[in-house]
Amino acid sequence: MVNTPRTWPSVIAGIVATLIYFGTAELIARSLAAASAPALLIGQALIPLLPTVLIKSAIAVFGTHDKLALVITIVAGGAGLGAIIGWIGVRRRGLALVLLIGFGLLPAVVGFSSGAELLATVPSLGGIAAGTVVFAVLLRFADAPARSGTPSADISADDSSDQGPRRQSSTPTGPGRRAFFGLATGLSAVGIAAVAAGQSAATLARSAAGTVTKLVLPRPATSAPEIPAGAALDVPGLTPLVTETSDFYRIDTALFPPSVDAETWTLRVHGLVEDEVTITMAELLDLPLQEHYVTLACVSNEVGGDLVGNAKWLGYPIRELLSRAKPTAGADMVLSGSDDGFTASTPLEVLTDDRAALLAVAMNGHALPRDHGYPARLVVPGLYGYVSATKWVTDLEVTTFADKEAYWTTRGWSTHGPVLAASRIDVPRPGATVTPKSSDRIVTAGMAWAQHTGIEKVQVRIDNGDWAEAELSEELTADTWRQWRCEHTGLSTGTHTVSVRAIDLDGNVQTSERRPAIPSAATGLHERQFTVE
Ligand SMILES: Nc1nc2c(c(=O)[nH]1)N[C@H]1C(S)=C(S)[C@@H](COP(=O)(O)O)O[C@H]1N2
Ligand SMILES: [Mo]
Repeated sequence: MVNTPRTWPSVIAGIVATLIYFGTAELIARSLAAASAPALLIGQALIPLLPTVLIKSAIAVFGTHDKLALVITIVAGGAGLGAIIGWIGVRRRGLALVLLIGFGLLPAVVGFSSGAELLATVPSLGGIAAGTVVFAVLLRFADAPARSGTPSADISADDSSDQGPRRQSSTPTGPGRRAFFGLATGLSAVGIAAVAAGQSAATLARSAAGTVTKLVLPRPATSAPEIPAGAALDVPGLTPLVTETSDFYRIDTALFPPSVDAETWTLRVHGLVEDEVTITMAELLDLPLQEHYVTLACVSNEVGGDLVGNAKWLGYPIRELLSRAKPTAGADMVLSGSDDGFTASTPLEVLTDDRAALLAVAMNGHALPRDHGYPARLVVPGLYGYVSATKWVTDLEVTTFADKEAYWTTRGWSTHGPVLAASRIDVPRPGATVTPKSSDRIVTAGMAWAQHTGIEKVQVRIDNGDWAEAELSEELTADTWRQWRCEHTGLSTGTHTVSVRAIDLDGNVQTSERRPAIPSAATGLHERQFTVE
């Protein structure tokens, strides 16, 4: 006799089976050290399909946790699908099992067809095995008659008898019901814990891969300038002049950063050149490398946002590599590409003038962490990252803007991405209540940048008052950001708004006109409210 389960145990069984599927697959993926967990495979397939605005707003909303948010969304969505499959299973268990297996295979199929290795299908298969067993076991528990406690139905049996009018099963009550709930809750917890463990293991492995590296860095032929004492202002809460590598913002189109072997890495310079050049890591490290402080910013940074950082980079001038390759007349752009399919279009003239455009191998004195492009990336002062800062770079194609488009340009962002002068308030914190110091003084402070042009001055205004000139930290180079600080006296108690604007050395005054980040960076002035008590 086949008992038809009531709706809810079957729905719950579907959800739990899905969680076990993701959890098992995650653990298998980790132990294979493969980037093949179903959630990642699905996410990786979804990212290029998502509208640009959605990706960029996800980045803005979740910051660098956007990938975690994506994984959570996928697992939650999968559990929803599991619930539907469970509901279908009330009447048609066979169909539910087929759906469970079919959807379970989807990530493997998607991953495999987009070039993952065969090994990448193993986690999904393992997840399916565990998920279907859990589904079956839970349903048997749910079917168990109240007192006997013995499963009365074999769910793998034919489902023909499920077609008839729904029969009232023995409602799981008493021990049966408790066992079902206990099991369902326990297994859900195991599934979620496994996903969480897998995700943190992945993060740990990534940061380990970032620090344990075989690259032995040469001493720079040209060292970065010493940081002058006046380059850093002493204001609590102000962003440091040099960003710790672990705090440096991160923007990737890839869900998992490619792992590139420095030993086999090469960079090829080709296209509209007289002499094609290919360089290995050993050759690159033998060249006279230069060290420069350069502030890198993301075009999708919102006004007042933190997708900007300043680091000391060690690398070889791209100008020198290009001069070896000898670009031919007519070329006006270099399309840099990486292992993850990302490309950036950089004006040739920017890469051949005298600025510190580097093929970088180190950041703040250490080999690049994997997240930031190990073993080599580009860093170009004066341009947003999306048109210049290719990580895991392997290819420089000398070409023209007329012939080639870069990754983000095909998605609605502008072809050229020169940085705009920008400024940000760090102090006081948003909504802070401040108590005036001696001589009723209030201090505001923050950062300003106009890479490669340089900041001429920063002006600060309280409410609708006059613009006052802020004190500026000493400039490190025109390629780096500067700190500013301003003192205000005579503020009444109550709420005030502080605004800031930067003026660059070309005389450009940061505009108060608000516009969104797409296609060529947000504008508008950063404002912050605080209360004087
Ligand atoms: N290969 C690759 N390089 C890339 C990107 C990417 O997604 N893939 N993102 C770019 C963007 S949009 C920015 S702002 C910078 C960010 O560099 P970071 O992650 O080291 O801060 O890298 C650029 N280089
Ligand atoms: Mo970016």
